[in-house]
Amino acid sequence: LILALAVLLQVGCQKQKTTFTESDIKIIPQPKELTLNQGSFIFDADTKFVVTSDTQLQAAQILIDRFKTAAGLELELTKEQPSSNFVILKDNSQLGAEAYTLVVGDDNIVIEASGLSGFVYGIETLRQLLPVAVEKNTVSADVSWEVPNVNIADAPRYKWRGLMLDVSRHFFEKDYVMKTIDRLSYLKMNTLHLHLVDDQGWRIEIKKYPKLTEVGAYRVDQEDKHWNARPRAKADEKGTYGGFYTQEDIKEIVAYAEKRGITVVPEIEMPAHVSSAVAAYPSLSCFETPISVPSGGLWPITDIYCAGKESTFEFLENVLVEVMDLFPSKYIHVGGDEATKTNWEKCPHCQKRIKAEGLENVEELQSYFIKRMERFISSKDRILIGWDEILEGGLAPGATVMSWRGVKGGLEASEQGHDVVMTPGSHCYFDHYQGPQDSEPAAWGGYTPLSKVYEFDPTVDGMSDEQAKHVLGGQANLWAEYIPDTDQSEYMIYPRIAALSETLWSPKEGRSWNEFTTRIIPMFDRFAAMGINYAQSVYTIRE
Ligand code: TNX
Repeated sequence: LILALAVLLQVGCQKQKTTFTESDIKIIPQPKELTLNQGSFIFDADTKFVVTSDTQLQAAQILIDRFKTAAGLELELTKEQPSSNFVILKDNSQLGAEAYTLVVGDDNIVIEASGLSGFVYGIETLRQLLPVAVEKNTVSADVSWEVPNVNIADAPRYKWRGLMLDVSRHFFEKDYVMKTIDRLSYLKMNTLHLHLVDDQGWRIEIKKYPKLTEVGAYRVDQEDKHWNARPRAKADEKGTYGGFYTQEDIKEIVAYAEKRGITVVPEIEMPAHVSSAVAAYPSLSCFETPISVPSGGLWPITDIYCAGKESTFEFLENVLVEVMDLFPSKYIHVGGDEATKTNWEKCPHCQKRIKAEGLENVEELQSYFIKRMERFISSKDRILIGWDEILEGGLAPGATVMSWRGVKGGLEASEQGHDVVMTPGSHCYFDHYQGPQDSEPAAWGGYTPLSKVYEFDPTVDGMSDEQAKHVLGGQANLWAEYIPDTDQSEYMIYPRIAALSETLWSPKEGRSWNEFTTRIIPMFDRFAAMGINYAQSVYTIRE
């Protein structure tokens, strides 16, 4: 009996190795170059992470935390390279900012990069090579933490790979924003755009103007004929709905994102979509009529910022100073979309400004408005980015354009030599349905199934090489009129964000929708293990 036990123990301790085949490797986004070699590496309690800088440590920590939570293993960090059974992170200044190499061998793993993003992506790829159980928040005891031997050399196709969260129409707590940051970085996305201001709520504390959040962050939740099919948000006992991020919250979010290679781009809307600000400070509008924060989609909204009064610009500059102090992002988004300018037509201050500046009409007045903000933002060494309406009446000199009404704005701006981020509604609007309307939760409208997202290409056919150079990348936008909570937000983001990540990261050649489906279906198990309420509708795959 003792002998039998001893034999059993021995077999139990021996590392049984799997023979992997190409079809076992299911990484999203698909790496640029990947070769499968014979053999594998098995993590155990003695595996060490070798790091020699804080940057390397930050990246390694992501996987160390996973091993602790999902495997119950407390893997050690060390500066000295052991003889075997280690993962080593090494600086390689030859590699581009977000590039990395990952070499898995029988007794060690080497990740090389030139900075944090590359190390994070190397670690995230390694994580995707591990069994699904690595994603769980409970310990799995009987798993062999084995990864196939591979050689990977990887780098992104585009440098802007974004997701926009609209936190105005519905508010999403800091914790959810941080979870989203983790998941974006998992898929090698690098930009989180926060739509912090809209008619239905002002969501960032501004010390100089406390009413923006005291008044502008809350609304009385009411039925609304424009949004009447929408799921209703949870209001409190008094029927009030709202919330905002304090400056401390924002600092936490930004620091958390920075550690994962994510830039948080703030959007402070202007001159329209600002009822929340006007409700707080009526003097910001042309006629200073008191209004309340609307709970629905009243349209058109005519109470926009007055472009005639100097005090409007003083206010916006003061707001932006606080915003720029909080967000290190090179890009500052100023919205600029859908301004109904009927007040400007009638407002004496605006008419005076039109005359004084020698402008033709209210379109040119909007252009004046944005150009003025652009001068301010670039004087602070930042870059203004705005929705494609900022082209109307003439684009500000240093502005970058986010093209949402198709790719037209992006074509026009790149033709004029400006940088662009492509976010056409047709492929990038995650508030659209992803399956037949009768089997999906109510959405804004539009139809953007997974396969459609996968067809997205920010570089448009027919663009000149010169224009193509101005395409920074692409982004998904999740407008939240119909997104009352985090469950619905996750449902709309996943799995479509995985398709988007691949279109923005992986080389176009060699990619195919059919092959992608063989990787996205297993990815569903990872999403489930992470506790994500992803859309399981078969239609997202079939079409
Ligand atoms: C248009 S896209 C808007 C948003 C809405 C969205 C709904 C853009 C710049 N403006 O205010 O939420 O449509 O899809």
